[in-house]
Amino acid sequence: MSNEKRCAGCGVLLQDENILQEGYTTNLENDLCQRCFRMKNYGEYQVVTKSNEEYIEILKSVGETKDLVLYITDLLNLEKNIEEIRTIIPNKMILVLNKMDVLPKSVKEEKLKKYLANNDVNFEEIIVISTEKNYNIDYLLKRIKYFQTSKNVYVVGHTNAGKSSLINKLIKNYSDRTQELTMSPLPSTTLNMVNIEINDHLNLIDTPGLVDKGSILNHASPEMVKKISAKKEIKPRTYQLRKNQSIIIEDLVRIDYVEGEKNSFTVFVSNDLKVKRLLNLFNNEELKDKNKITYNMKYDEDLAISGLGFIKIVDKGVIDVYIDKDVDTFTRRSLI
Ligand SMILES: Nc1nc2c(ncn2[C@@H]2O[C@H](COP(=O)(O)OP(=O)(O)OP(=O)(O)O)[C@@H](O)[C@H]2O)c(=O)[nH]1
Ligand SMILES: [Mg+2]
Repeated sequence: MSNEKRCAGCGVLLQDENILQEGYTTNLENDLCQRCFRMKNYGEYQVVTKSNEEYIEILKSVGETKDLVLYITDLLNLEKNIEEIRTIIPNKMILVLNKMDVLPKSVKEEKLKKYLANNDVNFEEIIVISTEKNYNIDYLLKRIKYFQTSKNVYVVGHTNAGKSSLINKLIKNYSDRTQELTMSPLPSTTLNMVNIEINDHLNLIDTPGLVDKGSILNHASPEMVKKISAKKEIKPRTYQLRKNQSIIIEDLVRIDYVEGEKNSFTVFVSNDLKVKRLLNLFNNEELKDKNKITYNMKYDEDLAISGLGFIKIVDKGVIDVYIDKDVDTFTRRSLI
């Protein structure tokens, strides 16, 4: 049977014909597709891979409106190019830095805002929030009201940034709705636009996230993805390394310190991940079959690993990074 009804959790078109295709439900009377139903009720995750081309078409259609856009990003996984979104969406935009709760409490909000304000990107405002801890959500709503150009406000960003979680928080705080969006630690949870009317003056539109092909989340097992997703305040792990010592994070990445003076490496990744130091890298071949990338670190830079987190390295030096060839890494001015 063909129909126009969409899943209330992820926006996919519902169908009752093919269990192997997305949008399947046993009964078109249901509000959720089977995938969302299982994620919500049993925490059973099912990975969907969609092409970014489809998502970009959806985002382009947002760019054709004059509506306010919230660009959500995960503080632990800031994109290399925050301004890239501007090429698709020229709208009035608020940059929302989510997941403040995972950064150590000592990190100051002002410093983060200033760090991002340095990029020459045009945001109406930069707002730091934690959806999880309900931090600054009232303030965000106030600013949405101030900047909105119509009833519609779009929520966009990369996959896993917390777009659906934020909308659910706004539903919980400010509306009587009971139906919530589907959230999960896996990429590509939301599959199409979903309209959520918060009140007579505000309609939030959830969108599927852009997929970072280079995110480690796309190349790790579902169990590992759960470990990688930081749920609590990160306890930074600092190691003083001399030349020819290394750091290994689970079986995911190895960082050899190959040239430089005694140096300080601070690892900002989920507390659930094991990190170890090798005192002599020549004694251990672990992970050396992975792809090697060499970086010449300058003073006070981070090595960012897409989807995983970052490593702050205080002094200049040369590092060899061994990691899956499909995972993106880059260096940047130190965030913290
Ligand atoms: N620690 C922490 N985790 C968060 C926060 N907001 C969201 N998350 C987690 O981030 C993961 C992704 O959340 P979603 O809301 O599904 O992200 P999304 O941006 O809608 O993702 P897609 O639909 O795939 O584009 C989930 O595991 C959430 O629990 C936050 O403020 N703090
Ligand atoms: Mg979502």
